Amino acid sequence: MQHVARFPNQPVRVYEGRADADADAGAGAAAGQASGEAAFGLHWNILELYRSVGAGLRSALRDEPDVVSIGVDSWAVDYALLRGGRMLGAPYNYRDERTTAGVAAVHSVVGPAELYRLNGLQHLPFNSLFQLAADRASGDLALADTVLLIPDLLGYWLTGVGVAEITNASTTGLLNPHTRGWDAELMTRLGLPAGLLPRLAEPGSSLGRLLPEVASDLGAGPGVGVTLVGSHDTASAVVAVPATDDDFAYISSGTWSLVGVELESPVVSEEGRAANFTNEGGVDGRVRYLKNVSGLWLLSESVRTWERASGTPIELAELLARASAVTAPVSVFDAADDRFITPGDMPSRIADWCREHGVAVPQNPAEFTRSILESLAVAYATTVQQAAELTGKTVSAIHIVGGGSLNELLCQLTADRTGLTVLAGPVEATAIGNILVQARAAGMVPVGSSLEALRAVVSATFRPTRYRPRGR
Ligand code: LRH
Repeated sequence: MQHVARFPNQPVRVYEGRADADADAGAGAAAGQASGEAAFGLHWNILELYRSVGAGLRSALRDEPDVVSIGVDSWAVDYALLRGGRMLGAPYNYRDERTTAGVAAVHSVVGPAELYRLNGLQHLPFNSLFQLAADRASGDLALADTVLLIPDLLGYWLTGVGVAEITNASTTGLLNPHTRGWDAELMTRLGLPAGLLPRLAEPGSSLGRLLPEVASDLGAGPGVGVTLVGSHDTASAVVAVPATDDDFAYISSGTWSLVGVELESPVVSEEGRAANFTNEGGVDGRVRYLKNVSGLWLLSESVRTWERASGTPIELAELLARASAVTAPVSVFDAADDRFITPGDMPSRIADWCREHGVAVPQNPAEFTRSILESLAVAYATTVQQAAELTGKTVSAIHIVGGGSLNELLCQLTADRTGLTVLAGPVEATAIGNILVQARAAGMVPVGSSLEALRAVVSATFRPTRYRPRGR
């Protein structure tokens, strides 16, 4: 696989003077300011993202004029509101704090236990249905006639065809995990208009040809089309796990760590809800039974905080080497605690967590880094064990794919803490899974090949790095 373009995708925080701040306007503008961060919105710069995607596609099509298909995937849950085909504003970033009100609004109508029975989805305050409830409360939703998730939005801009690709649709909380159809009744109860969400479509099907204007912008021939893939990045990553048998757990490790197993059908149990496991839709009708366990976001936010304080850039490799050399035991904290979701000063939040739980506070960046990685590894170990218990699946090895697969300390600590062999890589699993589903649709790997056959292609061409557990 050749990598053509990579570009940053940073959220933007803007002052929005929310309605709740305005309502207090009688008490002066200070009332709005008193609520501090509440008046700010965190958004994606989606047009810049689309521009960068276009630039990447132009280079790819110039270098490889035989390209016939494009597949789009991205992070989950976020969406744009549209009316008459036009986007109504920059999509919110899921870490925006408006979701707190959205959760309360949904739970006042459908309690958490019933909601889980309906959608089988782990509770994350930013699941799309909570965001939609917040948009309903603010009045934004009433302006819209369509909601498109981020990859579907990009696909729509490329082809003019708007659908809801099913793997990503499963992260909205509005999909029935058994029928893989929209839950119209749940939508009605939540006051979400029927028809707001477009028709569902499976990965592997064709979305459509590029619009002629787009094709000419990109320098693409008339035959180039968009093929639907596992448009949820994690779904594509799971396709590319180089497993040679069934007994594996996966960790798609990046900003988030998605830790779980693959199933043929959903497991929606009260025990699974209590442990906060999700049944997300996979490619070929599979189920991704997994849990979001935070991820390297904890480290990247910490690095940002230290860099801001010192004014000097931090060399990540050097920081990790110093963290490896820490010999004294460091505290392990709950990496899944909700306080770590929003952007900000992560070292202070970790220190607060340690103080509240009466354990030693890390003293310097190397110790914080070690504490973060140990905490992630412990969370991985607990989660893999829970996934096996809750599903009855045997797990004899763990595949770590994505950026975290390059973090040797994290991979080794995961092997140590789980007592299982860790097989690390490929780092670009998401892109590979995306491409393999397109290749199968185009007949470049036999049409009808199973997911196992696609994984065999990955394991034949990519050798994972093996980490064996060290005795403690
Ligand atoms: C990982 C991911 C994850 C979601 C989160 C919003 O990139 O898609 O699966 O929970 O982003």
